[in-house]
Amino acid sequence: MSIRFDQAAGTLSPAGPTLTRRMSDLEGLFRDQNSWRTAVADGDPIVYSVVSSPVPEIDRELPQSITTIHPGTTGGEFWMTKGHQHPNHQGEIYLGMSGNGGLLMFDGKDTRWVDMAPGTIGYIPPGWAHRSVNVGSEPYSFLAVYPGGAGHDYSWVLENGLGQRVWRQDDGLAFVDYFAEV
Ligand code: S6P
Ligand code: ZN
Repeated sequence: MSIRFDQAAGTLSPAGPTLTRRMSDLEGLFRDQNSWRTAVADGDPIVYSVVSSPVPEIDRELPQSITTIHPGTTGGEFWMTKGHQHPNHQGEIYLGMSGNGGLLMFDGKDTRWVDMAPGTIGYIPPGWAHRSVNVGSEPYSFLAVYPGGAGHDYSWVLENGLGQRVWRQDDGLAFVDYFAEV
């Protein structure tokens, strides 16, 4: 089968489920909770969307999705995905499509960061929780391909963090320890 992606419209054809994550969906994830609450009250903006292909998320299938993270910061922290762990530890690949972002990975002990630009393949090894971050001023989009039986655990990141956080600093970025006071 072939699947057509319309980058301008952000649609896949044929399409599977599309997910829209607003600021209110990212409860407990930004370090500065007061800024997060203000952003929720002040229009609850869309932070990212995920469009999926029709390939089902079941064992032995190989689903794909395209995530687009809008540019922005909350309390100085770049806009990002919730982040998750795959409970059935399996690898995953990302391909940068547009904009500038990064792939943050954490195995419970060590942290890794991969700069993601159009054409970059980021590899997530089995057992590494992962989050994507838009560090640019344009939307950041990437394609994800992952085993359909991997599952998604979002509570793991709430409990264990992701090792580091990514902050805007001057014109660039800075990393701080995930649970550090800011
Ligand atoms: C799925 C893959 C991505 C993310 C998407 C949104 O395994 O890693 O498609 O689901 O980038 O992130 P999150 O953390 O909200 O699922
Ligand atoms: Zn994943």
